[in-house]
Amino acid sequence: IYDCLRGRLDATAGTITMSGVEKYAEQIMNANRIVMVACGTSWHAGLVAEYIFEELCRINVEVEYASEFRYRNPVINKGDVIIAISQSGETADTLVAIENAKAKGAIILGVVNVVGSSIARISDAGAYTHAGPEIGVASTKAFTAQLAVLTMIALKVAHMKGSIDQQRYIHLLKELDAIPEKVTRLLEQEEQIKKLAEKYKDAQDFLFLGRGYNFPVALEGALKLKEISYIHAEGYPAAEMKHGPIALVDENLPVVFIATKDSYHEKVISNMQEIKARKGKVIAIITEGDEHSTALANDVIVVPEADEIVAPMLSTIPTQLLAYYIGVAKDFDVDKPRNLAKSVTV
Ligand code: F1P
Repeated sequence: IYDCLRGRLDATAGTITMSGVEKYAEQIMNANRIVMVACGTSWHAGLVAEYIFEELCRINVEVEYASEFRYRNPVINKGDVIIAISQSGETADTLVAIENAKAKGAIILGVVNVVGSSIARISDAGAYTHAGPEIGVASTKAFTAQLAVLTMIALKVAHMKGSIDQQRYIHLLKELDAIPEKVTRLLEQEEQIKKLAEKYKDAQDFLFLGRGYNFPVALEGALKLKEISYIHAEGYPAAEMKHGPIALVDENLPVVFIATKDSYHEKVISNMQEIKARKGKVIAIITEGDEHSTALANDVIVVPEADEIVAPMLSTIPTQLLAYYIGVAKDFDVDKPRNLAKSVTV
């Protein structure tokens, strides 16, 4: 993440430099809509980006699974901006989806990790995530780096468009700047997460809940647990819980709440109370010093305070570590989960 932020961000000068994307900044700014196209973890990064772009840039954003987008007949207009997100840059569904969109006149921007990969080459412009090589098959640090880059693009566009005031812009640049140090602090809790993994490793199912910017984090936490630990897990927006998943809750169900302090926090607290009332085990990922949530939860993992726009870069990490240590505790090969490929090229 440090690599990915370095050189692009100059918080004190109040600017972002993103050479590839800069060329298309005008088109992005004036686009009627932006479509995020991706698979798996990268699709979850697209969902976070949807919330950020709509909030900061006031541009309509849609998020599409490339595996659906490529086969259906989506409406694509000349000048639509497609942002393709991919760690490997070789995912066949994403590649074909953007080839189709390009043929219809869309502008393709790539947010890709692997330099010189197929998706990077076919894109009109882009920004590499520079997360370094992903050693394991399941995408982890690439997700955080994708969020960093997508946030920077959104900030750049919002700044040019004038849809963000100068004070908030500078504040968010500083928040981005502070992420690497906060990640380092967060990683100091590894031992505690390992103990939690031991405690919950025999659960049959998990539920992950979050609202707003943390809703895609809930989806990503559930995906990581499935990929690495082979435990059935569902991610849901916390507010959707009462429309079905609440039927699953009993004393055997661990429920991970992504409950960092943000504009949705009070609502998330009441969702936690609903789970407690049904005897579910609440594991809460909370902001440092949040006594109220600590009192409600069975277990907590604390993350440093951050603006809600950048918070997913931090709140995702404990969910990745939980999945990792449950996998290790069950003696699975966490770097090479069964049935998964690093890049899905068919
Ligand atoms: C997408 C993805 C990963 C997942 C697994 C299979 O890859 O779904 O998110 O962890 O490795 O592929 P990519 O397009 O981001 O490379």
